[in-house]
Amino acid sequence: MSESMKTTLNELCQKDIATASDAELYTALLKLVQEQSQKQIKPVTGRKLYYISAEFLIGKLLSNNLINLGLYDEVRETLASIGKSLADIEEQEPEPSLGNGGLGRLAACFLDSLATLDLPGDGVGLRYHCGLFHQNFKNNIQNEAPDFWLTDQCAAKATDTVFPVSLAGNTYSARLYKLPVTGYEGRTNMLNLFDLDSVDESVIGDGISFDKKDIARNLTLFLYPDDSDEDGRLLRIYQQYFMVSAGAQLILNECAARGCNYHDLADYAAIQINDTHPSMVIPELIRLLEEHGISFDEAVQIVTDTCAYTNHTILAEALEKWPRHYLDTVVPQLMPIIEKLDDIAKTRTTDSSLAIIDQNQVVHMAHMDIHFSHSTNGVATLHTQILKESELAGFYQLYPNKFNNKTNGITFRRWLLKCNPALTSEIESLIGSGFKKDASELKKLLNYTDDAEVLKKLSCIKKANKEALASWLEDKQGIKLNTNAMFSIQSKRLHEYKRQQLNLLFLIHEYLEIKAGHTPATPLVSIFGAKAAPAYIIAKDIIHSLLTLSQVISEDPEVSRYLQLAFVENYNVSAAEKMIPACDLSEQISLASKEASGTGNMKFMLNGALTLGTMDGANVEIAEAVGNDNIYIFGQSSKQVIHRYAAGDYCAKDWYEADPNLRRAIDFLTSEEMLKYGDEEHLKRLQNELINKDWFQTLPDFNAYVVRKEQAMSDYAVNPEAWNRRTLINIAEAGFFSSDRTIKEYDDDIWHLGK
Ligand code: 26Q
Repeated sequence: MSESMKTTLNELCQKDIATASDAELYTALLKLVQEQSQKQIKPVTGRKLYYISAEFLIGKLLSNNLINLGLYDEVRETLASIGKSLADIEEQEPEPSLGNGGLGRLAACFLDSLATLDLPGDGVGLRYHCGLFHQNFKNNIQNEAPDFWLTDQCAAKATDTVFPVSLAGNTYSARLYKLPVTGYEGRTNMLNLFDLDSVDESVIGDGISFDKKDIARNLTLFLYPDDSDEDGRLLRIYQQYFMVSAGAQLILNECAARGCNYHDLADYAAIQINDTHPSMVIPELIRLLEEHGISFDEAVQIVTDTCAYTNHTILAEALEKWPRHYLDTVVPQLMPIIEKLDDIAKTRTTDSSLAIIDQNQVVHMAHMDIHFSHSTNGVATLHTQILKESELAGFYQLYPNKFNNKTNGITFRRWLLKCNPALTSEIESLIGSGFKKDASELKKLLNYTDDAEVLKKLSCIKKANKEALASWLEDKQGIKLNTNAMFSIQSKRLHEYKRQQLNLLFLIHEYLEIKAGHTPATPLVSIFGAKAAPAYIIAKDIIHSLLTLSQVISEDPEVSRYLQLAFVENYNVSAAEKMIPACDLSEQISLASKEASGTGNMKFMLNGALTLGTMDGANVEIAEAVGNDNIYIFGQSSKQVIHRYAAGDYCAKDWYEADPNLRRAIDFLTSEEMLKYGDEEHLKRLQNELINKDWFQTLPDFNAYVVRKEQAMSDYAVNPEAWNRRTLINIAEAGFFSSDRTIKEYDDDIWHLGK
């Protein structure tokens, strides 16, 4: 315990901390973090990055900031000495869930790495009053409630800076809020979030419903309102333009203050466009530069030199394209510019499929990004290759030098140091602490693959993490997990391409096998965490089927000795921090070619889980890193999948009819057992979808999945030491997947910050 820390905290609390409440201690720690992170703010010289993103899924900040400032151990010990737990105090902090999933969490990891690597780089986004909806289950169905995360103590502080933004001809004021981002032994950068003073949380009706037309009161009320109707889609455009117009004004102001004359903007700023959501920054900057007296042609060149674009998906439905009348309504000031950009694009190619505005008067945001930025990157080797060879092949032909790959990464500070302190200190005792800043040092762990004591230690840590997850889940949802079982976890957004339904069919299969007297090699606890978009019917049916099956199993003592299915309610960053360190088998089972990268796969690997996955996204690179003996790969290759789509002859029903096990599992969805706890409409709809459509080819991969997963279960049961060795190899090879490596590559190839 440190006396000086105690004195500091007493002063911040203005009382003896022994008598302070958790809430008072939380406030004191926030002040401590604020003061210390201010000290790490450094002046900017040369190029500065602006990472513009509609999502920053930052998660709770207190512990992370304490770790990055080097205060964590001292604070924890000081609190422990007076009988307080830092974990309890952290419960006071609402989680900022300002993102949907991978893309938003990636942005948060990137901010951490930028600050850690001492690179000048800020985030630019929106200050949503409610983050991603809060999920709760009732009658085995997902319900949505608003997530009010803003409190008086929110670390994002209002400033006096406001920028005018014109939306549908009316002028609004975008107020800047600043949230400090402190790196690990690095600098403090800022997350700049814009908001409108007039937004009014009282307009929220039932669940998460509200009047989407009332812009002044609801513009930044929610992260991505549901875009299943026209008003929702329009609101998305309002949000996007509000973000990029205020962001562009901030960038120009900051650069001017550092001596930029706008002609040399690219020497002062690098702008990364995180998917197409911020794409309107391109025409907006051109518009603003013209206002500063720069000619259109020069403005186009300046913006191209400044901006770079990252693609995160090849799913057609996620590629933003807007009917031009939407843009005519919301941003009439941009349409003449977008038209001129389209004219320029047409002088560069005769291929009409590369146009910004197509024959149907639809505006393709990604096309504008590729034509008018200097870099387009995918987020994993396979993903970039698919972009070049198929999705964006025409663009690749036109601009081969613009295309590059930046395989995603995760920050080890949150996804190892913070979430798995026991594993962190074990690693430190073996190889020292260098891996915290240079993740490639984890390879030194390979010296211990034959050290029985180390392997045993790893399995003890895993067991303790399972116990911790079990007790958390029991408190939260009253579910008791069997911690002697193998834990398999699939946690990520609910989407058909991610194929939670494949896992569901496996669990039904296993249930039926156990009923038939075939007990598995090891008891299995199968854990899910997933939110479905409120309007995504089939995704909600999959959740319903999983929850119903969970009840069928738990009500059957004959089966539940061997098999459990637990669905964690309201999966978010905080839940992930509990689940990932407790996992044995990481489920990464998307249809090959559909998951751009995945980042959960990296988090599980780093925490010593083995991957059960398809050759998709970054799984391919994980397989390369660990070797085939240390991962469970199954299923069709991306080439086979792309081929099947091209042939257009996939017929789910043929597979259903040809395989008795598969048929038995799908039929079970509407069995008496399921109907006892489930709703017929939901169960039937999913069953029908699987037999008659199955757009993401679940059925062809079913058999291979069952075989591979049963192999993993048997390996786990039969030779625990060999399993632990493979666990160690996974941890040792995870260094490549540090976001520090990713950010360094972005900086070397695209940004050149500080120069
Ligand atoms: C688009 C149009 C209309 C409404 C919503 C959207 C929309 C919203 C969110 C489109 C995409 C997203 C989010 C995408 C996303 O999270 N992609 C993930 O990005 C990760 C980081 O690169 C990858 O690891 C994942 O593979 C990818 O799915």
